[in-house]
Amino acid sequence: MASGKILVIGAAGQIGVDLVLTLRKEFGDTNVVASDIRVPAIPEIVDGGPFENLNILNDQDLLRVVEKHNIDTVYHLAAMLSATAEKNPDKAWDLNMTSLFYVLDLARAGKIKKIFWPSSIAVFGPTTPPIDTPQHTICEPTTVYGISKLAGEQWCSYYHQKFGVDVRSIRYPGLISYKSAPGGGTTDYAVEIFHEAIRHGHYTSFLKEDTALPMMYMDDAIRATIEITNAPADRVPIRTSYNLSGMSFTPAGIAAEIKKHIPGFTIDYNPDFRQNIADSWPSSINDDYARRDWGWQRQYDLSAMTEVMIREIRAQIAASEVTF
Ligand code: AKB
Repeated sequence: MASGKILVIGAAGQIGVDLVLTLRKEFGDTNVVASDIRVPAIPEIVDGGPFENLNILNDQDLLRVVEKHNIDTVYHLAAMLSATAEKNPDKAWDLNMTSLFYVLDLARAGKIKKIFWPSSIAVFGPTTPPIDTPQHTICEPTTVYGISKLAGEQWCSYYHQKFGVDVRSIRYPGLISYKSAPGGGTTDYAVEIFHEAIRHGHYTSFLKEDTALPMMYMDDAIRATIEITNAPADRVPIRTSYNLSGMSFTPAGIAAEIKKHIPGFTIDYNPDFRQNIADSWPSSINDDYARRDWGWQRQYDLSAMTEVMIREIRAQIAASEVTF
């Protein structure tokens, strides 16, 4: 790690919670500043190390936090995801792009040394080869979120080439975790299904049974995020964003896996507007470049991920039911 501290923007979000907890374990509690416009639901994020209430659309406030804590690495996770962005296109574009420019400009001005910024499989669209989607291929997204991520990737690469900004990025697939809920994404069903299966034995999917999407268990995503951010600069030649693959499954496929643990579980299907978004995305991703360049390797497949999710959500429910 470089000499200064780490700032996580969007620490109350699905990725932010897991990332802050892991970074604090690896680099020390006081070296990782969590920030968000919301108060995180997990008290540890606020109590376990420095926390700043930060509106990322206020660049002066961002500068204040960076200078106050001597930040040199920023993980900028704040964004509006695909489903919510379709309902609020102007706000999504503003949040996703303006905040990226603020962080890129901080690095350009020499105030920070390194940036991690997430892209997404949403950069792909209906004209992209949908199976084993290559790193370099047609990217014609049809969602506001996808357009913002594709533009963001190109700006990251531009700032790297023109101004030497050290920015690294991954195209996250749908992420599955139990510590913090996702919000506003098209892949959120793959988290909701576990909570509903355990609590009610039934789930109504907002995607059709045979819609296959690329997904990843959160521990793999966090490991990839920290690995790419800390890889030697010459091991990260791609400065747009790297394809990353974990697993691919359909709603019917994950339901069958859950049934192995909860035999009475049932699922039905009631597709909504998110079906169109899912239909525009690939069903599986080729991540040869990430493997070759910085040594990426996934650890969790569908069965390992399902086992952990069911065990941990059951443990959370049991803990919340303990009465004194
Ligand atoms: C979403 O569904 O919008 C996100 C993503 C794939 O980037 N999870």
